[in-house]
Amino acid sequence: MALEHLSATDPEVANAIRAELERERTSIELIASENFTSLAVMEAAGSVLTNKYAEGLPGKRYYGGCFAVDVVENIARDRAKRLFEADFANVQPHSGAQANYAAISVFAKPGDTILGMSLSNGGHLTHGSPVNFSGRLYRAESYGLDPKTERIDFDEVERKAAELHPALIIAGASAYPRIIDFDRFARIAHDNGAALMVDMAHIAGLVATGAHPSPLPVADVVTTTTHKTLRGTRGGLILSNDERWFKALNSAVFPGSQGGPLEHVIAAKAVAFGEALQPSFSDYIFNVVANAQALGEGMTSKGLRLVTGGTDNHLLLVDLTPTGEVTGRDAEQALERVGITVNKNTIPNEQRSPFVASGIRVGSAAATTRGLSAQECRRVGEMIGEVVFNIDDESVLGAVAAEVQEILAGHPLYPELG
Ligand code: DSN
Repeated sequence: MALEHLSATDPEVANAIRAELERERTSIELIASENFTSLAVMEAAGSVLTNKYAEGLPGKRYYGGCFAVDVVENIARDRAKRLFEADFANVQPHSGAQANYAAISVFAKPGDTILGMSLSNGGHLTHGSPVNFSGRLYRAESYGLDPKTERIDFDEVERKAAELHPALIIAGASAYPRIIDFDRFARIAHDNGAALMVDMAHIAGLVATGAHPSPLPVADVVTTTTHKTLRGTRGGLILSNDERWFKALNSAVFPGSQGGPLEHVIAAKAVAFGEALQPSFSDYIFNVVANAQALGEGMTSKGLRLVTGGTDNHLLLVDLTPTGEVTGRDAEQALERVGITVNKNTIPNEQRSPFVASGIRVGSAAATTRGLSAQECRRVGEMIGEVVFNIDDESVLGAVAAEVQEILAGHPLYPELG
């Protein structure tokens, strides 16, 4: 990787960037929220647009010299709207958490009740966790999973919506492998006088291509990140089809919760949305789903249990209890040693702390970008099983590590970077 200017002026940072490229190249990336952007996205993110302040919106800025960033932000907004069939898009949130902060503030005042999926059942920190703004500013209540099916317990959502009168119901998850019934969430919310916010961060790429039903027709507001299955730069996005909220959503981002937008990141979002509008992106998402299923088949063939029994999307939640004592943390560490990157995750009815956990979360988005086939993903699933059932056997771990490098050698990452 050249980094000629950085290497000359700041070799410490340049070397750390090279180390990260090497890490990405030499491991199978299965963290469900990560992906590899195109070089075009990275060029936009690393551009001179980082120099520009542009508080406000295109055509209505608080600074001069905004003609170029206005072009960029308009392209990003128009493409986001086309991609998700939305009438409104705000592309300025710096992250998914910032998008959620702004969107929630439109529908709930501090002290109001909000109802989101509990973090330990697969929800997200910003959906009402007590250690996050969402649980500190609002009276946060949660719903979870049906213990038998391990799917969203809609009876509980319905009961809590009727009893608690939340101002806002939040649907969306960071560790849920099944289709989410947004129509049902909308009926429950609207029958009980609540608004519905859908955080589709994990599945945005699937929604964009029709591989998962879209929340846009039924939700009051939809938030997402742009870097998971959507494969763009890191960042946030707010969408809506209900014009009652457009003005308030814009104001909640700026001046409500952010200052100057990151126009270099907005340019990178525009590029990624453009890529996602290409027919080849639908092929990519088709393969993401097929590869997740293949990973699942490989793991179950070795005796692991998948929460809900499988997946409809890009991720799998793996219950490690069939291994006996192996925790999520043990598995994460052992898999990292052999070149497979996952994260430990709580499973339904978790008995351990989230720092230890009894499961792992496995996703196919990044490995699919890298070009792994379904057959290879099935084998990777088997290797995960081999590692976790033989966690202290150096010969098994060594053989898996060698096979991981063989698979990766067939799929070079960013060869253009040298
Ligand atoms: N940290 C992200 C994830 O891993 O799902 C969510 O913000």
